[in-house]
Amino acid sequence: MSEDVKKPEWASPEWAGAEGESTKFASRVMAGVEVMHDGELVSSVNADSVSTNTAEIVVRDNYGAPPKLDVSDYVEGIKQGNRGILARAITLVESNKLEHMNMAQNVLQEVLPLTGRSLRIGITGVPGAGKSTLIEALGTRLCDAGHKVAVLAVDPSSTITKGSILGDRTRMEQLVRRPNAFVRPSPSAGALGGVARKSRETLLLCEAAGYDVSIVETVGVGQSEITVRSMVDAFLFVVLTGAGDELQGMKKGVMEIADIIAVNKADGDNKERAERARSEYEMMVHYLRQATEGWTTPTLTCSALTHLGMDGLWDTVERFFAHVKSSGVFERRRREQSLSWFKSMIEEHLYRRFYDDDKVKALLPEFQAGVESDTVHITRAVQQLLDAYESR
Ligand SMILES: Nc1nc2c(ncn2[C@@H]2O[C@H](COP(=O)(O)OP(=O)(O)OP(=O)(O)O)[C@@H](O)[C@H]2O)c(=O)[nH]1
Ligand SMILES: [Mg+2]
Repeated sequence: MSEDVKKPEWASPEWAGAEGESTKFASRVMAGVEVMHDGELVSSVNADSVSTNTAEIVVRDNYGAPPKLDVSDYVEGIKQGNRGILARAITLVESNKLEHMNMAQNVLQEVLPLTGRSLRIGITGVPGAGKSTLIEALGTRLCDAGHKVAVLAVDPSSTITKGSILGDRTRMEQLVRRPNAFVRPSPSAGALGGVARKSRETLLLCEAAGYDVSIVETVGVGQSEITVRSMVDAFLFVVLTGAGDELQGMKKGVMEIADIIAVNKADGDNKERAERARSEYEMMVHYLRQATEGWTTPTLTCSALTHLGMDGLWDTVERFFAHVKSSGVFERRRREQSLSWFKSMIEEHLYRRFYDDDKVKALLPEFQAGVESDTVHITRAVQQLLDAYESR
């Protein structure tokens, strides 16, 4: 299979041809992937307008790969670093359709020996902090230095809005043009737990495809940074000036899981203020718990726009990795992450089985009404629902 893949994975009839809920899902996947997918800009395509027929034609004319791939096609394509196949494998991972999920698991199992080899870096910060711009600046430099860079987005908003707040702004126009970059927007369906699973598995697929730096962007709006922290080795917090304000509330929590704090937009008139903010953060760091054992979170200023401070930032990232690898924290953290992933997947599956159960579905509205009107005690309602579930 050649690398000159021109069209995204949603162009496959395997996706466009689905019915019912899965059609809806497929169109949401398309919408998410529309911005960009595997390094090629496809912004001119209106996802909703892609019909099954169009998709089939697109696949046959440009894709060069068979419209329907089997597990070994996926595995081979990924091993060869074929971005088109990788993108399609990720779509498989993102699908909620049982058939696709099973296939995705078979692909993952096959490529597992090739995973785990990238530096996994999470980036968080308030909306508009410049995360994407920074990833673009850093990513292009890393690509030019010979790295293969994968960028993923985890978007917690998708559960509520069914949309993506990272959305269009995940556009990284320079980076997606690099042949050794792969940029993937957020999966757009499911609970945060589901999004987390999909993101983790996407990360593994990228590693199997030879990406040695994986960057995960997430918006700092609560739970998502904890989720991302649990799948990466290093966590970067991008902040703006006005540190005092930002340190209110949840920011302290994020600071306690940040391995590096970068005050972005240190350019033009903002340079001095950024430096002041940096010293405030530096002071704060000393009062907080260390995010990583034996590592005092460094604070620095940078400008993702002018690329000022980008070399220093990457040096710091490398210094961090050297530290955690020599201290054993790297290995231990990965082991703990695998175990906690295992546990949370068990929980996710139990949760889904429970709510998908016909008996539970039949009884739930009645119990909900009872709880709302205070006519059934909650503990009793829960017990009876669980009994009904277990007596299937
Ligand atoms: N002056 C200046 N502007 C910047 C810098 N970095 C980003 N911006 C601008 O800030 C705006 C937001 O940048 P993004 O990179 O989209 O920010 P983000 O944190 O990814 O935003 P969300 O994904 O929406 O959370 C854009 O208009 C950027 O051009 C910087 O270093 N200096
Ligand atoms: Mg962004």
